[in-house]
Amino acid sequence: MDNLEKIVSDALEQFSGINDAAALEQAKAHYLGKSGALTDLLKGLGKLPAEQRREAGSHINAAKDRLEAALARRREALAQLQLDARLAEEALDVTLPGRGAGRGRLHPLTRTQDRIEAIFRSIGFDVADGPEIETDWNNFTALNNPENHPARSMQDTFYVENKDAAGRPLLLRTHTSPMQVRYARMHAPPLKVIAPGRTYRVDSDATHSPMFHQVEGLWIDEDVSFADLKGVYTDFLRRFFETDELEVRFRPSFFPFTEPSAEIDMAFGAGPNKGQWLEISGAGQVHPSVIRNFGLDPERYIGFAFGSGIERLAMLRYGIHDLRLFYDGDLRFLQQFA
Ligand code: 2NM
Repeated sequence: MDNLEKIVSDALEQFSGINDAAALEQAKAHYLGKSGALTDLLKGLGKLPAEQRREAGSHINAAKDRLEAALARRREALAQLQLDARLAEEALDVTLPGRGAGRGRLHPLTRTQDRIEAIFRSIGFDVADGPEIETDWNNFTALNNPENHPARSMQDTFYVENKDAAGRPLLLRTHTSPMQVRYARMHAPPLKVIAPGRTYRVDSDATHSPMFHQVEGLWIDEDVSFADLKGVYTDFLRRFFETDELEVRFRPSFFPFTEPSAEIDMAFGAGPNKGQWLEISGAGQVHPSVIRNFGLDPERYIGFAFGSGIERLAMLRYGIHDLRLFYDGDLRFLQQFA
């Protein structure tokens, strides 16, 4: 029986030193398995004289129970150790302050468009918004573009695959003028409206984006003149750039939808661009054919229209030198516009 005590104390010592569940099961087999040390003793009972068998058997079984109990405790301890390690590894500090939802802000182009709208509303202009997918008639024909004008080609204009109900081509508007056409055909003069929004052209490089923003203005009545255009647009620029020291000049130009047509340049009286003329807009007296396509009599109605790039206005106002910054979605850039 000294032998039995030795086996038990060896086993208990071994079990308590094991830190791995698989190793523990292997150690168990060494004592209690098919040819384990205790199992061998049990098998040897048969060789004992009958009167010793019962007592020896109960000793061995008691030893076996002690080992089973030690194994169970060790298994539980190992499982607890494993759980503790996992909890430590995957610990979450639920007391850390949250990241929060982060306050959003308006994109600089949205701010610029809002600012333009506010200025024109304050002098009685309506603001019109409409579809970016347009008919060929609204985008080109009504605006006096010849059938074979290169702007109509697939090299310059994005056509969509769907056609309108009459099977005519649909396209992404190349300017916001088609909205002026829609507005003019839905309202009675005097017409005083701006149409800001997204426009699309097949053009992409450092200074051109296939999607950009325009604001076009239109004022039609019985006696609207080029002098009104000059007054309205100069007032707009001075308020937009917050300086009265801003000069405006008109240079002759050509657009199919206006006659006569002009490019509008501006020059600041102060600042980094002092005295330098910058092209800022196209404009002109709306062509009689366009007035007719508005559903109006060109003998009675006359007026002006202009078209400006919102990106260009924003770049000059904020001192931004790369058009692509508007579209990259880089928060380091965008967060500067509170
Ligand atoms: C420009 C330049 C000149 C323009 C014309 C019209 C409409 F619809 F009345 F015919 N809207 N905008 C116009 C005129 C646009 O952009 C450079």
